[in-house]
Amino acid sequence: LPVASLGFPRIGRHRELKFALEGYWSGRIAEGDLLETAKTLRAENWAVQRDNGITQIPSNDFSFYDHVLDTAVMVGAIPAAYGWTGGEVPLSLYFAMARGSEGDGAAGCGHVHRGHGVPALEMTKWFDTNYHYMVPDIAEDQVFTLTSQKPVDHFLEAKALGIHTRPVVLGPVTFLKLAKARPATFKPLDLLAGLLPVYEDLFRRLAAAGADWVQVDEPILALDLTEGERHAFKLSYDSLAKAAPGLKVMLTTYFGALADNLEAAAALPVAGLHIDLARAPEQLDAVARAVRADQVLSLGVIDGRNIWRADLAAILDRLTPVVAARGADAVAVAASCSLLHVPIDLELETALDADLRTWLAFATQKLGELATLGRGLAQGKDAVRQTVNDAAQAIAARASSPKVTDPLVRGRVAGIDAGMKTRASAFEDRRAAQADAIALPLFPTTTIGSFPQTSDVRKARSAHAGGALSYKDYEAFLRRETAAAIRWQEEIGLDVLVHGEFERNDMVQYFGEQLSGFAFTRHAWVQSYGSRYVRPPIIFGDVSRPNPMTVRWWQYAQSLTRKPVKGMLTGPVTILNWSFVRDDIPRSETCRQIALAIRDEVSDLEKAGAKMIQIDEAALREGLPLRHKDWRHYLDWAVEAFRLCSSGVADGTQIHTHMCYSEFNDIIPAIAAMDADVISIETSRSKMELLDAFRNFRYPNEIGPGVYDIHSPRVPGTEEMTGLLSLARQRLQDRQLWVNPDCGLKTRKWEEVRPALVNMVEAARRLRDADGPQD
Ligand code: THG
Ligand code: ZN
Repeated sequence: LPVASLGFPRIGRHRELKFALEGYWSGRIAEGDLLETAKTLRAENWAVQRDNGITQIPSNDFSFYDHVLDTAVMVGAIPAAYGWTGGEVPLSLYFAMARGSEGDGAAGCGHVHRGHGVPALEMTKWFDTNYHYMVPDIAEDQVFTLTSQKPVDHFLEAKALGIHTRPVVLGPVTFLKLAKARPATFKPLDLLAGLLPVYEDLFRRLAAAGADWVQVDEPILALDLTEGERHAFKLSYDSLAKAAPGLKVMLTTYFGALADNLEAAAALPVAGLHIDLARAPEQLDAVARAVRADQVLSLGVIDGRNIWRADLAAILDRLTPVVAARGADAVAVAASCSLLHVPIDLELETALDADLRTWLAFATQKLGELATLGRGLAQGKDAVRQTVNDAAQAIAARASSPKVTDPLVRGRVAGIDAGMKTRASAFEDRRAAQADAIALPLFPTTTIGSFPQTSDVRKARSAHAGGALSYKDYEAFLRRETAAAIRWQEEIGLDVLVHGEFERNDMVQYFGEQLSGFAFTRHAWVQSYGSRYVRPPIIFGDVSRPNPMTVRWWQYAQSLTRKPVKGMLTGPVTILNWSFVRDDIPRSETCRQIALAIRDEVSDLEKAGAKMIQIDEAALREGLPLRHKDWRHYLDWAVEAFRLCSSGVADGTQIHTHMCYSEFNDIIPAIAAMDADVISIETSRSKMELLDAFRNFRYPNEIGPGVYDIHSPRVPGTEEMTGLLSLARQRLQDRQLWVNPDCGLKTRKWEEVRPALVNMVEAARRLRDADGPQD
């Protein structure tokens, strides 16, 4: 019975790929060294999968930066601006598409900086994961050609090591669906006929090299598709089947149910169909009925998106009848999706709580689970009894552990009532109370929260973490930084100040480390984009807040000034969406628990005297489900969580929120339902166009449309910002408008931030002086 992983993390157990890439980019290591590191990583990945019992070992799942970018380069979808004139694509060009031809940088919300040369391709989230891919840029007159044989090369590389692999290729329909047409006057999928010959060529070469199977990933089959898009699958797979009849295609879907795309998928001339049974277990029976007897049904039962140990006994019980009905030749067991999304090896986490450790499985452990399932299904449960029992025991221990369930938290959640989710008064009344509490000019100026995390700040933090800098000295350092930031904000005349967040590492980690129910790892890195990785917290138990988390730093900052200092918090939805979540209670339930913890913090900040409290929901939109029909439910509980954490305050306390994106049209009623007194959003790059959504909706509360694009090192001038503000004033009333950058400033340098904010304050002043209120 075939056993498949669908893909293994590329980054290396000790982040070898990151260090090799960054060494190469900075000129510290040669191209040959980078290539050598990559080759070693591939060999290690193949070996660990073989040694753990995977039979369908993937190749071409490796990528220097991103597999969508690899595909774009492979088919010659290289925008003219990069100056490619044909032939083999050099690594320098590949990285120019990934990072721009000058410099790279990380912004809090995951955008690539734009340098002065040719900008990088855009980047966006890979479906509903926290992985980001480079968006292929397709011209109307795009000619597709096979520029690289990477899938063939890697197949042969493994073959030379004695390992027969199943190459992974991003499918043509998904590739085009994820691409962006430039200009936007056509759809990339219109160019399918031009792309297919390239895939046909590739498939023939794979077959000639000795591949018998190819895994073709078409995750868009889990999305809402049009008839035209479904038809594109038929065109594609008919032509591929004809081009390379000997090469068997495992059509691979994941991240959701096939649902209304099942009929179209099952009718394709492919040798196998993979489905995600972690995300959509309910689809098994329908799919099993729909696939032909001669097709291999690949059952994605081990969750590739989460880190919990699997209930092997339950899975065996579920799959045994399927194997009995179809025969062992027509069934495979697999991870639900590529293991790219989970950390590599639990063995490295020697400092993790001993109980928690027994409840977890990272990529390497998941390989073992897959092999056990394969053996259990082929030879019967008895053959794997010990392993299955061990898993059952761990799962039972987890379910009954007092570390997981906190009756106090359960009681509080059960006691949530409508009153807790609604501010005492309507916005108009709160507005009056807030105007009494805080005197602000028209067009008040502020920032989003963080100031530059300079190398001094990072050095001090790591010196403190490593024991080289005492707690006392670290605190003193942070106080000096905070005090300097407050002094400077007063000097340049900002109206609402922030403390700068020098004490914080990451906007989720900082809170998670102070909340019960969260665990943090040392080595459990997951690729976010390119060479940038995250270590998502693991939420394993009921969440509560034993002690105030931010009050002390807020108090210190406020003690230094008479201007209002905002309290700064990360919202419950963002904390949830950037963590590994529990699989034993619904996400909405965990979100509610986090919301109660943040509500306590809001209340303590208010008691300490904070008049303004900002609760960032950077990732609220990111969490939208893949299928439109599921949006409503998600938005309902996400908005409810925000209201729950923010509604416990008096009318005079002003609640702010911040969102790191620019698409609001489709969720504006939900944004309005959050009922934040002030929302700051990203608008500078869209020239305020997205404010149309707020205007058309008659959004009643206050808005700070970003006038300074912090994703670029460029310092905007005063004129530019007054220009943007004039555009904003055409769409909103003056009394609604705040003046602020469009995101936090932690990834910028002080040399950029200082003049930009001076100009921003000046822009607000000019507006006030010139014409005063217009309504
Ligand atoms: N925090 C958390 N998750 C996130 C983001 C975040 N997910 C989405 C988005 N932001 C991803 N963006 C980034 C931006 C920068 C980096 C990673 C993801 C990054 N990582 C460092 C690296 O790889 O060198 C490591 C950072 C660390 O030491 O923790 O630069 O803001 N939770
Ligand atoms: Zn932001």
